[in-house]
Order: sequence, then C-alpha cells, then structure tokens
Amino acid sequence: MQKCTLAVDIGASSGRVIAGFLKDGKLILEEVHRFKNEMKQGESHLYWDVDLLFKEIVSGIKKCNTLKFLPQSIGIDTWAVDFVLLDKNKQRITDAVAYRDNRTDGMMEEVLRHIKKEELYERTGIQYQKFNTIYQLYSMKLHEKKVLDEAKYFLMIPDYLHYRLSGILVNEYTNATSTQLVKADERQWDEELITRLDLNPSMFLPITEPCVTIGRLTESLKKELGFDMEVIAPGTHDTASAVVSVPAEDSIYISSGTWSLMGVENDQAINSEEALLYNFTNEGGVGGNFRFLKNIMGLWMIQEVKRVLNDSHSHEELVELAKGATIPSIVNVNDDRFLSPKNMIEEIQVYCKETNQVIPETPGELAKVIFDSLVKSYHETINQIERLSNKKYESINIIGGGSQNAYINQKLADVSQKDVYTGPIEATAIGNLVAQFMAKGSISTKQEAKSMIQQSFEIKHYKSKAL
Ligand code: LFR
Repeated sequence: MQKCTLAVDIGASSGRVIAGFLKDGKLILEEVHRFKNEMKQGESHLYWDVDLLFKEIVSGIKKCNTLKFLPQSIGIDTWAVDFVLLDKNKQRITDAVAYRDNRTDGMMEEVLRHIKKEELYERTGIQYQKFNTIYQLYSMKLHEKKVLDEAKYFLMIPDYLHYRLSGILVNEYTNATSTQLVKADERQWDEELITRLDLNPSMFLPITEPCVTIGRLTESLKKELGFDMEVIAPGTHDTASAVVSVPAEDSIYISSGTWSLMGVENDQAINSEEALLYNFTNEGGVGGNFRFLKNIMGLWMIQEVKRVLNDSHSHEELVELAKGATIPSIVNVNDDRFLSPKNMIEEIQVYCKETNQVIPETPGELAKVIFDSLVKSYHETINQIERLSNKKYESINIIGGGSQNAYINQKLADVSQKDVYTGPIEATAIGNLVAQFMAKGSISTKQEAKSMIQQSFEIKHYKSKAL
C-alpha cells in the first residue's frame, strides 16, 4: 500500500477525488474518481444534490483500496456562497439551494435598507454579487422564516461534507468570507451586522483557519472503509485553494473555470470607495492574506452554449471554430442577464441585436464572441487592478482547467502586452493538497509550495505579439 493524501475538489459541473504523493521534492497527482455535478430543479428551487456528492466522495475513497493507495488525510473544497442549515439534532433541514436560483432576486435591495452599501463594503470588503450568502439568508428570512427559526447550525457546502466525514462541525475561514458576513479585519463573523439583519448569530460557529485538522473519520465510516484518516480543512473555497498554486510570486492571476476570478494577493484588504466602485472583493486567503479579485462570468457562458447545442461540439472544437470566425461583436460578460438565462445562445443574440452588432449564428461565431468578450473584460480588469493597487504587473498567470484555451491565452497576451503564463491545470486540487501538507508539516511555507509547484507541473508561456 502506498501512502497518499486525498483532495476532493467539486465544481459546478464535476467533482474529483485526487490522490497526491510527495516524491523527491515533487508533487505527483493521480485522479482516483471523477463524478458529475449539476444544479437540479427542485419543486421550488435549483439545488445541489449534496447527499449524492457525499456518496461519490465515499466511492472515491473506496477506489483507493483497489489502487493500493492508503490515504492519510482528506480535505474538501467546492464553489463558495452556498450553504445548508442543520437543526438541534444536527440533521439537515434545507436543500443546498444553488446560488443561480432566483430566490435572491431583489434581496440585495432589501438588505441595503438596513445597512448602507458603503458601510457593508467597509466592514466585509466583499463584492456585491446578487447570489452572496447574505442575500440567500435574507430571502429565507422573508420567505422561509420557520425553517430559519429551527436552524441551529449554519454550514457551507464543504463544511457540511467535512461534517459528514468526521462528525465535527466547523466554519472554515476562506469560504466563510464569501458570505459577506465576516469582518475583514477581525477574520470572524460580523455579529453586529448579523444581528442588524435580524438573523440568528448563534447558528454561526467560531471560524476555523485552513490548514488545520478538523478530526478523524466517524466510527461508522471507519468500519465501512476499513481504515481511518485525518480530515483536514484546506482553503475550502475552491478559488482560495487554486490561488495557492499560482506559480509566480507577484503576478496577476486568473483562476479560470466556470468563473474567471482575476486579481492579486494582498496583505491588507482594499475596501476603498474606488474598489467598491469597480466591485472588487477581498476574500480571505490561505495563510492570512486577501484575494483581491473580481468575478468575471467565465467559461460558464460557453458551457451553457455547449449544453444548449446538446453537446454537439467539444470545448476544444469550439476553440478551433472560434479561431476561424471573423465576427467582431462583443457582449458585457458581467451583465447579470448571463448569470442564469433560459437559453444562453438566445440571450447573447438578443444582446447583440439590442446593441446593433452582428448577431452570432454559428457555434464558432458564438464562441468567438464569448472569448473576445472575456478577454476585453480581463483587459479592463488589469487596468483597474493596477490603478487600485498603484502598481504595474509584468505578467498574468492563468491557472485551472480554463488555462488550456489557447485562443484566449494568446489574445490576452496580445491585448494586454504582458507575458501570459498558463498552468497548473489542476491548481485547485494542488492547493488543497498543499494545505494538508502544511497542516502536517511536510511543507512549511507558501514559497516552498510555489517552488515545488514550478518543478512539478508544466507552465506554458504566451508572448505578446508586437502591436
Ligand atoms: C468558483 C467560485 C467563485 C465564486 C463562485 C460562486 O468556482 O467559487 O470563487 O464566486 O464560484 O460560488
């Protein structure tokens, strides 16, 4: 049996259980199990099937036996903002409602009746996104008060999955910050804010830092699996884990997947009026810094186009088709209309019609419009980052699955006139593993982690073509 560490990384469309091995200063990854994830339409809400996700995690752990891997610890990361509530018997009493559900329509306005936009930003440093946990909870306060009153424990999705593994309840820091209910300077729940919104502060647990052992497997899981292991909190927000893997010390990053999260790492939160104006966020990072970044709509738009086309084209084919298209149209990718439209193709076409631009018809044209529009948004965001942090950056690191889109990578290098480096592709799982190695002392610093990542994974370089 070979000892390993397990990272569970669940995104909006798939989840993976990945085994990590440290060998001669390098990190080696083996995918143990991959499974589908999707938003499901319930009676009244879009939701994530968290029971199924937990089953898949257990199936992944079981596969280790066949592969002769002996896991020493496990950590889970997922997307942010979504949560479940438990009652006094620690039983789940809500669905894991998905953030693209329309229950948050109008809720930001409701919350802002109790607190000024500037004050909320100053306290939390978190960007205004209509789907943040604060608005989801407020919607429950207005429409599902009974369930909310019954709730004794608030858990984000990875907290809940860690609870199912270990029986221990924690609220992990990086993901907690995405709720817009944590005080940026204190790194704890903003009880005053929570009380002012007439929510119950006692359902939030004291916040636990990442890279900390939560516990060990429950007795029943130990029996079922035939072994025990530690359950360790990584940066449970997938973006927090991904940013740990940015290979360069001082560069702009884009964590590219369903979302494009573009920003830099800072020691202090920047919650100035200008940062609010550009709607930047200061999410809590692994190791005590802040991820100063902006959510850009990301590959969600092309994933939706692909879905509407009944998956007749692969992502790689769409990238090739985009290269051959000539359509010049551009959409504002950050318009809320693209968050959860019924039909992404029609939404893009209507937008182009409304703005008197050429209407994309073919898959290649649609792909080009999306990719060019993303690059335009990245370029604007670079200018905002440099302005807000009062600093010029030489390069951009694109990490995550979306870093394989050669069309976007080259175009961004050309438009920004900066070096673009891409990889590692598995940034999130790597960051998750690094946090577990840090908890166990086999890696001591983030710098050590970065040099190990540089030695272990391919980083590609896109040079800008002279203008
Ligand atoms: C990326 C991500 C983003 C978050 C969005 C919604 O997967 O976690 O960081 O803003 O999903 O949770």
